[in-house]
Amino acid sequence: MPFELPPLPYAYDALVPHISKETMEYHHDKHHAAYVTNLNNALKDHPDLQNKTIEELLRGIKSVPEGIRQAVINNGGGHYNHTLFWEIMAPGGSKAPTGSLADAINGMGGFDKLKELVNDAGIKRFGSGWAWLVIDGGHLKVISTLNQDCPLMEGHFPVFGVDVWEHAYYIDYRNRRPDYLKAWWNTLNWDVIGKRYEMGLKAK
Ligand code: MN3
Repeated sequence: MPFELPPLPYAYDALVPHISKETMEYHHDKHHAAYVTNLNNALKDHPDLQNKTIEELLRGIKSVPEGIRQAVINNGGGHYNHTLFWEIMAPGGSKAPTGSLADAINGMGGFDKLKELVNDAGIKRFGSGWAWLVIDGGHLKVISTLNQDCPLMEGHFPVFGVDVWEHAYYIDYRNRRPDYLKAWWNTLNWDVIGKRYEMGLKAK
């Protein structure tokens, strides 16, 4: 099995009261696990692709054979997106952007403006998908993607993202996606996000 489900990097109840233990258990152990299983199934007759990293697979999505491309988009994207999601929501760390990331966010109108743009992108995403802060050509930009489409496929580096599929919030917030988004900001670890930003600037 080339790809494996990474363990949740903290306790399932670590994000309470913003995200419940039950949501984390279902989201990580069922949803994320299914993306990994289905990605491995899609790649089972493609040993050349099994040796690639998940980033290489998604950045090079156009060279993945057409017969399995959509399965790799859905499940490879699902695997990468969720791995990133667990990482950026870690307990502890700074509660607001710091350093060069803070400067870049100030350049787009400040932290409150960023929240407004991300919340708006998440609320307006019809159906299932994600809202993201990405690096596009060295600059920060807020975008949203459909289903498990990953910004790496478009050559963008995802600094952080928020899952707005119903499975991410329905147990805790029912249909109130805006309430989930508002609470979700409390879970972010800006030390981790700041490091991702530095990495993304170098990754071009
Ligand atoms: Mn999800």
